[in-house]
Formats: sequence, structure tokens, C-alpha cells
Amino acid sequence: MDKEVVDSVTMKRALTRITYEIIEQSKGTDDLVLVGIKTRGIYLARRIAERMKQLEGLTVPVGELDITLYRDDLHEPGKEEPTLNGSDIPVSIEDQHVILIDDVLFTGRTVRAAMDALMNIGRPKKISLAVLVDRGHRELPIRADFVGKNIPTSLHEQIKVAVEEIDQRDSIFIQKL
Ligand code: 3GP
Ligand code: 5GP
Ligand code: MG
Repeated sequence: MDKEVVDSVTMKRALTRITYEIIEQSKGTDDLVLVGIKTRGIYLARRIAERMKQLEGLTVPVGELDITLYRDDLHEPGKEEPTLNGSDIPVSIEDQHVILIDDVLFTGRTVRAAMDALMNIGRPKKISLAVLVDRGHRELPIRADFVGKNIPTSLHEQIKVAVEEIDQRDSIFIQKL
């Protein structure tokens, strides 16, 4: 059974807060590059960039990374590593401050793969991480700099993130497996 834990208004508010936090904590935004991770992280990255424009008139480039998990046991931490499927980053990340953006942070393996991919493309001066949901259960020493919602979960649960762009609504659910 699904339980909605974050509604549309709360989700938009969390994204606005993350946007303000990024602006506040970045000393100037000239060197910022937002990079969304595969499906939903990409939409979140685009939204944060839009908010930056609306709120402060800032223009920040947005790129995309497609990191795919080979494992089909999506719900159990597997041993296999996520691999890079493709990337589209429109600007040089050399000496830039890259903010990786994803919907859910779980084991941290996707983010580790994303950092590897970035390092192969260039040498950012800094990489930060923004996630809409931190569901816990890290298997690597990785933490997010900007978090929309901390949602403690059991391994028998799954977080469902819906975004308007592809799911026709904004909301976050917990689903028991
Ligand atoms: P996303 O591409 O929008 O992030 O991982 C592929 C998709 O499966 C993800 O969509 C994610 O939302 C969904 N998913 C749901 N539960 C899990 C999970 O436990 N692990 C992984 N890797 N993905 C999950
Ligand atoms: P990690 O690599 O940290 O284990 O998982 C992060 C990636 O897997 C994210 O891109 C996220 O989409 C997906 N993921 C892991 N757990 C969940 C979950 O419970 N819900 C959703 N929606 N995605 C998850
Ligand atoms: Mg994701």
C-alpha cells in the first residue's frame, strides 16, 4: 500500500529551499554547473535552475548524467556497480563547482559512479550533492550537502518520487514491498 509522505506544495517548497541554500552557500554562482542524474534527477536539476532564474535572475547551466544499474534487484543492495550510460553536459566542468542532483539517495553507489564519470570529463574544483530524498542505508562514505526531506526507510520499503514532467504530479510516496 502506498502512503503519501510529501504532497505537491511541500515538494515545491523543498525545492525552493534547496535553491536558496545553493545560492547562499555558493560564493557567487558564476562557476556553478548543475548536473542531474538520469531520469528524475534531471527534471529536478532543471527546476532548480528555473527557480534560480525566477528568484534571483541567475542563469546556471544544466547537464545530464545517465547512470544505470545493472542489477535487477533494485530493492536490495547489490554488489554490482552502477555504470555510466551517457552524459550531456553543455559546458566545461573544468575548475567549476558542480552540483549533482538526484531524486533519492540510498546506498550512495550511484553518486560514486557519477563522481567517477565527472572526473573523467574534467576536473571540477568542487562537487556538491543535492537530493530530494535521503532514505538512509548508505554503503559508502557519501552524504548530501542539500537535502529536501530525510525519510528514514526500512529495506522493505521503496520511495516513489513523482514529478509533474513525467508522472503528471509532484509527490513522494512510501511503498511497502
Ligand atoms: P529514476 O531514474 O527517476 O531515478 O533506478 C531506476 C528507477 O527505479 C529510478 O527512477 C527509481 O525511481 C526507481 N527505483 C525505485 N526504487 C528503487 C531502488 O530501490 N533502487 C533503485 N536503484 N531504483 C529504484
Ligand atoms: P543508490 O545508488 O544511492 O543506492 O541509489 C540511488 C539511485 O537509485 C537514485 O538515482 C534513485 O533513483 C534510485 N533509488 C534508490 N532507492 C530508491 C527508492 O527507494 N526510491 C526511488 N524512487 N529511487 C531509488
Ligand atoms: Mg534517481
